Amino acid sequence: MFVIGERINGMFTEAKKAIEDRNKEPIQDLALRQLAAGADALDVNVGPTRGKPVENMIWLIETIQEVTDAPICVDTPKFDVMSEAVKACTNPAIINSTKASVPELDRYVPLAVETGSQLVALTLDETGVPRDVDGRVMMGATIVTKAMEHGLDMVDLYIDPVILPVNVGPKQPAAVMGAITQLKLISDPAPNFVLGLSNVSQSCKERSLLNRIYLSMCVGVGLNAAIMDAFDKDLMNAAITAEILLEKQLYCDDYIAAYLSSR
Ligand code: THG
Repeated sequence: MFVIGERINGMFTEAKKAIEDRNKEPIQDLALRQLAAGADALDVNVGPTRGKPVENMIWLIETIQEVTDAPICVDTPKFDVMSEAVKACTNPAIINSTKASVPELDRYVPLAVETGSQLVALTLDETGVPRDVDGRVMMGATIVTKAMEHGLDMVDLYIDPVILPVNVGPKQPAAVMGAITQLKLISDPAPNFVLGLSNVSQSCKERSLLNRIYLSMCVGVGLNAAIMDAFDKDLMNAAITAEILLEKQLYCDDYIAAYLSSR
């Protein structure tokens, strides 16, 4: 499971304040603590902060790179911010994200190839998120076709079938799982699959429970990466356990400790 820590996001009060005050310490602390908790990469999103998004994003990336060389998942919907930010990354970055429309793919896939980055592509376009499995599968097929056309390897592509809060869209969690199942069947080699996991439980009670059960279910159909709360120990343990039960990791009585120490 490739764990992308979600916490460096201007949506969180602590990160927002640190970005606006240009206070490095809380950001560097969030970076190191997420990695220590088992994150493999760090999502970086300026969120609704004051100031210029490009400047905020580059300050965040440089601040994080002072303390770690872990991969940075640059999370912005703006292409100009993305192209500047990816250049500021000293190690291969993860571009998060492009939409599935052809004109968008025609600029994001070449940006990934030229900069040696990985790419997250969402199954949504200008009309929004498809409500059903078929809409997501059609967009997923467009993403895979465009990646191949521009020479992006499937190991460097992450399809994100976009999960919405279960209290708003009760059919969505199953539709996302159906889309992963079908897209894995029709593509060979298959790309990676990622979700912004915490979306599923936004504004719900029992967030941790919803997150970890849904993650386990998705791992069962082939999800192999998630932007998620690495500080939630029950969630991290669920991810590791789901992989043991699918023989993605070898079982031993101390498998959780073994997994964390093998990273
Ligand atoms: N796909 C991709 N990238 C994404 C998402 C996705 N990036 C952003 C988001 N979705 C994933 N990250 C988060 C981060 C935080 C929360 C949800 C998703 C979250 N935040 C608390 C809330 O809204 O209640 C904030 C709490 C606080 O203010 O302290 O739940 O889907 N590719």
